[in-house]
Amino acid sequence: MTDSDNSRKWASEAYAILKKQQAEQKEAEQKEAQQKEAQQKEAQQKEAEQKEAFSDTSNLKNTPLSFENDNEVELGEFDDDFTWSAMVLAAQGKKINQISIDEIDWLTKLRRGLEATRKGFVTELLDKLGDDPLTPESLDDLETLLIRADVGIDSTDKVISSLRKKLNEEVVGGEEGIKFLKEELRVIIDKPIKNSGRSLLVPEKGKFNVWLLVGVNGVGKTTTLGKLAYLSSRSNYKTLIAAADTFRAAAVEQLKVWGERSNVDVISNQSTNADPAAVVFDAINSAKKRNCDLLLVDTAGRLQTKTNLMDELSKIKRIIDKKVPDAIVESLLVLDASQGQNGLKQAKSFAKSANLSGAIITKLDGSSRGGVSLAVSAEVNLPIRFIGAGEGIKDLRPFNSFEFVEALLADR
Ligand SMILES: Nc1nc2c(ncn2[C@@H]2O[C@H](COP(=O)(O)OP(=O)(O)OP(=O)(O)O)[C@@H](O)[C@H]2O)c(=O)[nH]1
Ligand SMILES: [Mg+2]
Repeated sequence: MTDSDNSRKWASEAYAILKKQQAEQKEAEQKEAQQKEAQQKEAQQKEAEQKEAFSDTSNLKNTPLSFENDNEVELGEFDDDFTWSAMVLAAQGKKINQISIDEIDWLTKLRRGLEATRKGFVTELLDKLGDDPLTPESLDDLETLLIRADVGIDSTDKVISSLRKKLNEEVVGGEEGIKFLKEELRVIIDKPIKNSGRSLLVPEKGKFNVWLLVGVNGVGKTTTLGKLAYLSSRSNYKTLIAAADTFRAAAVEQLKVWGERSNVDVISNQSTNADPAAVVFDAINSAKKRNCDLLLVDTAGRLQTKTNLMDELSKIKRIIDKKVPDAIVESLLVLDASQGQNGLKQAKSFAKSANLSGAIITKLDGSSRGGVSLAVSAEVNLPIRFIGAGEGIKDLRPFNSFEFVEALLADR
């Protein structure tokens, strides 16, 4: 039996399991509702205990941000999308009965989202590499393709020189070349993540976490914040939103809609020209009173006056440092993948003055420039924390380099 037969068989078994699970889930819905109620009670009790033990953080566990136990997504057809997604999960060591419909759904979205980037990149690459061993000429072609996919000059150089080195030592077949390429791309993306010391960004339990979303106008800050609020409140982090974009009149309304959808309150000041730092001040007070785990701060992408965006961000940061010096503060730069090299420029200028700790890449769906994620890792040294591939509330996930690279270089 070939590898691909095995893959299909594996995926087909996984599909059958999920289908059965879904049927059972539906039957057990009533029972589940009762259980949920009991769980809620238990959670409330735990929370009360947690409040008491707030100073002792040793026994508090950080929960990853996920949509676990979320049964809203329907199982689709057993098709190519399912098979590919199941294989990506299997390759990461997931057991056949551990995968969820939600994960399959997200990977399908991610692969489709990166389709435009892939077109002309991977298709051409596979055509050029074919089954023949790599040659110095095929490396030149690969170099051009990587640059065209907005991977950036530095990361392209790194990948090509590693491949060249390998080529000097041994004969590298087409398929092996792709495998090696994937590994090299992963190393580039993972480097800033490893350097940060945290493989996944989650709010730290027992601490007060503040995540600032920054970036130029229209990149998706507010939308991303809405999705994050949903993700974190679903993962049982007590969450609050600060509407610190006081420049755009509709910004607060937009946030309130997201707040309602995720059941998270929004602290705002509706008066014109309210000071964003003052909104953050109020929000910190409320968050402390409510014993929140996470405060999400939406910021402006553009300002009315010449006041520099960076000055405003520094002012917000100063307020946070002064009021809650023990808080874990994350400044997350939101970047629109479709802006390609322009996004990279933004990242560089923000990184210089805004003391960033991570990046979130949005609009991977329908962009042909998803490769820019690599440039952000390699040239700005920022860990990518989340990626967005759609306008829906669930279209944001913690970043996973393996899945990203597999989706970027998927050959089906
Ligand atoms: N297709 C797609 N659209 C997105 C994504 N994220 C955000 N958008 C859309 O991008 C547009 C701008 O999003 P906002 O969240 O308002 O952007 P912003 O950075 O807050 O903009 P300003 O507040 O004006 O600076 C909206 O129409 C969003 O629906 C995504 O991942 N995919
Ligand atoms: Mg906004």
